[in-house]
This record gives sequence, structure tokens and C-alpha cells, in this order.
Amino acid sequence: MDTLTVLITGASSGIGEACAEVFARNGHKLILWARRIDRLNSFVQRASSATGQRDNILVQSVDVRDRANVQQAINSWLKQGNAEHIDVLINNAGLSRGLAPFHEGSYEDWDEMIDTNIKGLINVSREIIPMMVTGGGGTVVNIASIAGRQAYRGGNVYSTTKAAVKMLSDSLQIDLNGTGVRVCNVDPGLVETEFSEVRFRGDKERAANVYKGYTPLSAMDVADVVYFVATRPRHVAIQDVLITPTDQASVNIVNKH
Ligand code: NDP
Ligand code: 8X3
Repeated sequence: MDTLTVLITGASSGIGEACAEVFARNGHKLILWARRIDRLNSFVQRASSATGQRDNILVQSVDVRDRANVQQAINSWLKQGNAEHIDVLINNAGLSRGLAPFHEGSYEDWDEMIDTNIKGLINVSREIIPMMVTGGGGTVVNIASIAGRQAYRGGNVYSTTKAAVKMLSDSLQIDLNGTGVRVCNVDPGLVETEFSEVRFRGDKERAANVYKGYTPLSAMDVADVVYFVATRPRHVAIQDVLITPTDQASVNIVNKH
């Protein structure tokens, strides 16, 4: 297989980091974005001692909400002599805040989710997809959520952001038809990452409870699917994926024992 150049947003933890691991293990070139550059640097150290290759990974501190920051990061890797081509874009950066019912929700939390999960994804996609179109192809993987398919108590604005991601994936499917760029929307169910710790603002006990009594997905379970999607022959587009733990039937029905 050809070496792919892969841009992953939110690569400092969870699903994004697991995606970085699986692509690095298979010898692909990585551009990793997140705000916590220290985490990205630790990843590079671990990956380079595992694979013996150091030059294959570029890390950049990027807040996807900040359009200027996104553009600067791209200009900076172009200036370093990198080809103006990304083969795979994994739009993964995202978060949830709180579980308050709508009538008690906070504008601050909502703005953060909308700015990151929707606007951040749009900011990155608008900069990268034109390069794919010009280059005649590529794969865009959008990490949405089962929460975008089904509502649950307190999910309100988080679910809304993920439904928006799914609609953007569907729209890109149409707009990019004929360009060689394929788009996959991935909806994970419950994945044990730092997601719930972020949602509950560092309350580790409450976060751990979300994943008790059943076997949740691991970040690597999702990354394996992303890798599969991105490495199909060019004529094969996997447009939509729903992946849940076996014990999760729907967003709300989880067999806890
Ligand atoms: P984590 O909290 O472990 O990872 C989230 C990642 O997003 C981090 O690397 C974080 O990096 C990054 N991120 C958050 N805000 C920004 C920002 N403004 N700019 C750049 N990067 C940002 O959670 P997950 O791995 O679980 O989440 C990854 C994606 O998967 C999210 O979109 C989430 O909604 C989705 N998802 C998660 C599920 C789950 O059950 N865990 C289920 C379904 C979907 P940093 O803070 O360093 O910037
Ligand atoms: C995350 C899944 O159900 O915890 O997108 O909100 S859930």
C-alpha cells in the first residue's frame, strides 16, 4: 500500500490518539493536531521508539475553533516543504459539557460544543478538502456519534452538534461526488476515553460510572474501523458506520450487570 499522509484532529487522547497509533504502526505519515502539545510530543516519543521512525510525524498545537490558528498551522507545514496533499482527514476533535436538561443548560457549555464540534470541523474541512479535490482524491472521516441519531436526557445540544456533523457528512457526499474524495461518517456508541471526564469537568468517579457494568468500546476499537475505511481501494466508499459495544442496543439501552 502507498504511504498515506493523514491529518488527525484531537490526537492528544482517546479515539484520535488511537487513530494516530494505528496509522503510525502501519508506516503512514501523520500530522497531529490538538491543544495539548505536550501530549502530542509524548505520543511521538512512544511511537518513534516503537516504529524506529521519527520524521513521519508532525505535531502542531491547534485549537480547531480558531480559524486563523488552523490556517497558520497549514501554512507552517507547507513552508516546511511538505507536499500540498493530505490523503486522509480524520475530523475527530470534539467534546461534550454537562448533562443538564435544556431549560437549565449553560450558554457557555453550548457555545463550546457548537464552536468545537460543528464550527471547528467546518474550519478544518474547508482548508483541507480543496487540496484533496485538486489532488484528485482523498478520504474524510468525520467522527460524529450515536448521540446524533437518537436523543437522550440531557444530551440536547451535544446531540444537536453530532446530528449536524452527520448532515454535513451527507452534504459532502453530494458536493464531492465526482471529485474522487470519499466521506465516511462514523457514529460510535459508548467508548471509554477521557470524554466523560471532560463532560463532567474532571469528576473521575462520575465519569468512571458511565463505563461500569459492561464492556465499553476502547478507542482502538474505533480506530481499527477508521483505518479499515481509509485503506479500502479508491473505488470503495464506506459512507456510514454505527459502532457500539455489544451490550449497547441504542443510545439509552445498555445491558449493565
Ligand atoms: P477525548 O476527550 O479522549 O478526546 C477529545 C480530543 O479532542 C482530545 O484530543 C482534545 O485535545 C481534542 N479537542 C477538544 N477540543 C479541541 C479543540 N478546540 N481544538 C483541538 N482539539 C480539541 O474524547 P474521545 O476520544 O472520546 O472523543 C473524540 C471524538 O469522539 C469526539 O468528537 C467525541 O464527541 C466523539 N465521540 C466519543 C464517544 C465516546 O463515548 N467517548 C462516542 C461517540 C463519539 P486537546 O484537549 O488537547 O485539545
Ligand atoms: C458520546 C456518546 O452517548 O456518551 O458521543 O453521548 S454518549
